[in-house]
Amino acid sequence: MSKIILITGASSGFGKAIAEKFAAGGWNMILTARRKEKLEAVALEIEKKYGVKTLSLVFDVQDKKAVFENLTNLPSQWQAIDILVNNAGLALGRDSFENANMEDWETMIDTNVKGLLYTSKAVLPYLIKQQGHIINIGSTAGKEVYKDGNVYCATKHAVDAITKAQRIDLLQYKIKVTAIHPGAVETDFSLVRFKGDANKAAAVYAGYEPLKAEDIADTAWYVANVAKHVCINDVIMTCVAQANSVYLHKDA
Ligand code: NDP
Ligand code: 8X3
Repeated sequence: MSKIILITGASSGFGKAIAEKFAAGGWNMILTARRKEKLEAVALEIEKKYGVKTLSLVFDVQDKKAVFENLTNLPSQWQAIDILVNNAGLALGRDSFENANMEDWETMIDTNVKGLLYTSKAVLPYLIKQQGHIINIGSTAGKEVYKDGNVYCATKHAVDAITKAQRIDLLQYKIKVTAIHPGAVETDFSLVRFKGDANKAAAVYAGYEPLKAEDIADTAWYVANVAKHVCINDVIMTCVAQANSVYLHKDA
């Protein structure tokens, strides 16, 4: 029987690439995001290309009620979830603490931290039954704080801490918990961060070769496919031009 992976934030970027990677490996998948059209286009393409089954669920991970309504009463054929990928997330703005927008702070906290908590809690009963695996998408921003990264960095530090807490508390259920912490990856991430300013977004990735969403998908596939008795706890990955969230070498 095919395995089932649930991926949040599957309408673009890492989530879409992870969906494609696991579909190529024959996994069925529950895909979630807010943008219905984009999400359904990803699902349709995957079904056509790989012949796997998909279930698209459109909701905002910030909305606790919507998360629980969508995820706690899944159709019976979708309940045997083997892997949850907590990927939905965003940065908004890159401003010094005194200038930063507090609504942006709230959205990042509500999405990257509370959304991950709600989703994990809603899906956990299924994961316990399957002795499943949680893969949280953190960031190098969750390992070192960088200038003007304040609350985005704080949310990813929280993801790091929550990952450790989940691994400890869920030991008794034999649930694997892994965090993948990437550095700069060229996706829509910076376009979202800079609120549609394509020039500012492009400048983030100029002068070096950043990671691609497919690199993160390859890592997710790797950590999901090690031997049953092995849990990869933490992966920090950057492109060769980057050492950590502070040091990035750009060609002149
Ligand atoms: P994208 O902007 O391409 O993808 C973000 C995904 O998250 C989209 O599918 C979006 O879907 C979804 N999402 C955002 N907010 C919500 C919400 N409130 N409810 C439900 N879904 C939501 O960026 P990436 O693929 O790069 O980002 C994915 C994750 O990786 C994020 O957690 C990000 O912080 C992290 N990351 C990114 C790095 C990078 O350099 N790109 C590096 C390290 C970590 P929709 O808008 O349709 O809801
Ligand atoms: C995304 C990478 O460097 O913008 O988490 O924080 S960075």
